[in-house]
Amino acid sequence: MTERTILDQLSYKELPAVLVSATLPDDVPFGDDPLDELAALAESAGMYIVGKAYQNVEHINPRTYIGKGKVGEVARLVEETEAAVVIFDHELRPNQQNALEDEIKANVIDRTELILAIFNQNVRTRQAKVQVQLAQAEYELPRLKNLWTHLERQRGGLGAVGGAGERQIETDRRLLRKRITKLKKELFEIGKRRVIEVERRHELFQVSIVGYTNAGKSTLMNALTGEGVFTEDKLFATLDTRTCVWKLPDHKVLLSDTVGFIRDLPHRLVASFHATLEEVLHADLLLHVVDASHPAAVEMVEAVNGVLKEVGAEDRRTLMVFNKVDRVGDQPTLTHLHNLFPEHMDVSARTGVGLRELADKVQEVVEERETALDWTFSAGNGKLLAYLQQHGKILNLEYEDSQVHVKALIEPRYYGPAAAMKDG
Ligand SMILES: Nc1nc2c(ncn2[C@@H]2O[C@H](COP(=O)(O)OP(=O)(O)OP(=O)(O)O)[C@@H](O)[C@H]2O)c(=O)[nH]1
Ligand SMILES: [Mg+2]
Repeated sequence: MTERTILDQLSYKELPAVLVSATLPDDVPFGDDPLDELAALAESAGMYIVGKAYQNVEHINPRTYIGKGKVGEVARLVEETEAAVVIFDHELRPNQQNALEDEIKANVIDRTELILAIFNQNVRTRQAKVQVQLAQAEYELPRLKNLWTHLERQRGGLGAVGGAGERQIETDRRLLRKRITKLKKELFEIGKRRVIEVERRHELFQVSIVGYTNAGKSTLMNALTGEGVFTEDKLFATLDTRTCVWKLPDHKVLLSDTVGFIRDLPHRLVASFHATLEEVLHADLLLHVVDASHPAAVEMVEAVNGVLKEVGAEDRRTLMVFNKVDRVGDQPTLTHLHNLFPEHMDVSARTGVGLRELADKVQEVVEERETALDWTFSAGNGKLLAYLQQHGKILNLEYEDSQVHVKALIEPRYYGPAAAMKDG
């Protein structure tokens, strides 16, 4: 193993998969079928689903996660369907993964590994790539043995890791640790550059789109700005941040689209995306986009709020944007969302419904923050007048002798520099 990691070499494309869900007594239901989201994730990674298994459990079995009888049932299902992969809708510990693979005789992966595989397929920019590689390397470290077994199975080997394999794993472990250090350093460097970029852009009001994966964030960004950002009916189509100018009726603001969130996002994944989420931390306003046509929309909102809290952005001014209203029939979900979030906008990024109203509303928020000024200064101070015209909204302008009277609205960030020009 050199630059590429084992997960890079594993491809789940076109593999038949069996999905497994275990529900604990206190688990909050997420949609009608608890395996719907895992199925969408597996399909986003290019797999196809050949079977599903469910179990209600009182507690997690420390050795195999699900109960012994259920393990046998999954093993039979795998045999019947010739599934190559079994995906658990939970995070498995390496020892659980080992025990399950011994008994089921197929590759067993968990939700995190599946998400990492999708990230790996969809990554485009250098920063996102380094973030994904770091998350992967940290995931791989305690699981190298399993990953080697997977690789051998995929290549038609016997799946057993012998003595030579064990030595190889030791070497890999050392290389992986070195790699983690290197990636962290690179990420830190990219992060430093990014902070400078973000600060430089601070001239304009910043709006960031956040939301659950597949909510329609990129489609909305395109509809509002005419930008050609990539969109797809797959989870995690976007992994990096794109920013462009959004022209409101009387203002120009910056609009950013970024990586989507998902429930139970492992902490280290959130951590590795911190630099990407930097944008969110700097935003003046968040547009929280929700797929209002989804049966689990309310749970998705909660999951997103959980991640926002984790990255320290829970106090940002936020506007709820209920998207895909073209697909919402007469669903109680939308009414429920309206009751929960009285300040909201209903839109369809696809048909364009509500986009004009959204622009007006955002403009209102921009203007709410403006300070009114009523100044008299020398008509010779052309620089100040030009500054106010460029960064503010002139309400009234009168010349009298060699003086000028100006009434204007200006954002707080421009007030200081303008005042300095007036006095200086
Ligand atoms: N019916 C309908 N579909 C929509 C609407 N907005 C987006 N979609 C579809 O929803 C899917 C996901 O859209 P994206 O814009 O890629 O979603 P995203 O939130 O950027 O997703 P990720 O980047 O994967 O997190 C695509 O198939 C879109 O065409 C809408 O208003 N109505
Ligand atoms: Mg997107």
